[in-house]
Amino acid sequence: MRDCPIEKPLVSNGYTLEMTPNRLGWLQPTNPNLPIEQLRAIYRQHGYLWLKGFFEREDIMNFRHFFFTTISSAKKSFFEIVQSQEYEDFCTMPRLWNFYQAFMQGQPYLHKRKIIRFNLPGESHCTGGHYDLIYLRAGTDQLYTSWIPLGDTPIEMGGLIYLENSDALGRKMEAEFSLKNADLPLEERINAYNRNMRDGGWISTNLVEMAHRFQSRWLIANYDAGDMVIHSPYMIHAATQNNDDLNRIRLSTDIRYQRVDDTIDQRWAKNWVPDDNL
Ligand SMILES: O=C(O)CCC(=O)C(=O)O
Repeated sequence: MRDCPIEKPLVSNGYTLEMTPNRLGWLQPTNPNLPIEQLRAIYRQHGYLWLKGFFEREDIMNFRHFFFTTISSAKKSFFEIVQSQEYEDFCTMPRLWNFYQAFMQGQPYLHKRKIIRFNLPGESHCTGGHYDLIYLRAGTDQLYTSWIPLGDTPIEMGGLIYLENSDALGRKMEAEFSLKNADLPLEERINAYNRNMRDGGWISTNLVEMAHRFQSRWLIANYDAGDMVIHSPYMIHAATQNNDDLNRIRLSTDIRYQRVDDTIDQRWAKNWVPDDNL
């Protein structure tokens, strides 16, 4: 599946990605059963870990089913699902909790602001290029994002893509923003939308220009239900538009963990609600 040909152009916010080997590559999968020290080493080296088959496929498909049956029968609205016990249980399931406990060597803390996204085929907007610490500056940077596709997500459905080797770049950018932001009042300094940031906190929505500017490649993947990617808060990522011929909805969740005894960005200690400005 990894090196299969790409049949359709990949488009992100209206820009068609260049399909040349120095602008586009493949995300490297990792076996989740490797020893934990090896997983840490790969994560440090790449800024991400694509853990193939981390979950039982059935656990993911059950949650997908719960989401769609609940919403289509109007039992709960989208944001009621975001706040539901079922979703909380999914995000704290032993498979995840025990993994993070071992990986971080400490008691895990799950940020309460947990995000579910669904992207319909044909939508013209998708996630722009960014790194997560832009939105979480008031806490530790020993932070891990889990991006979990809730169903098979082949490339044409617009899964997450990563700018190769961009952890170092994100660190450099954040150091520059810290300098620029140093004189701002605290609340503005930690805000992703302050006067020194681009609108929406994106580095850019033009991924073609970004790949040129940073002389890098976007790494793409065919995700299966059961996979999980974890990425560092400095790793630059984005998405492509859902262009699925089978008309499937791209459903995913992104949730963030850290050690409970590291500084917690309290702005994220509340459920995600519309217009929370984070
Ligand atoms: O799923 C997406 O489109 C964006 C997810 C994201 O930005 C993240 O996982 O940090």
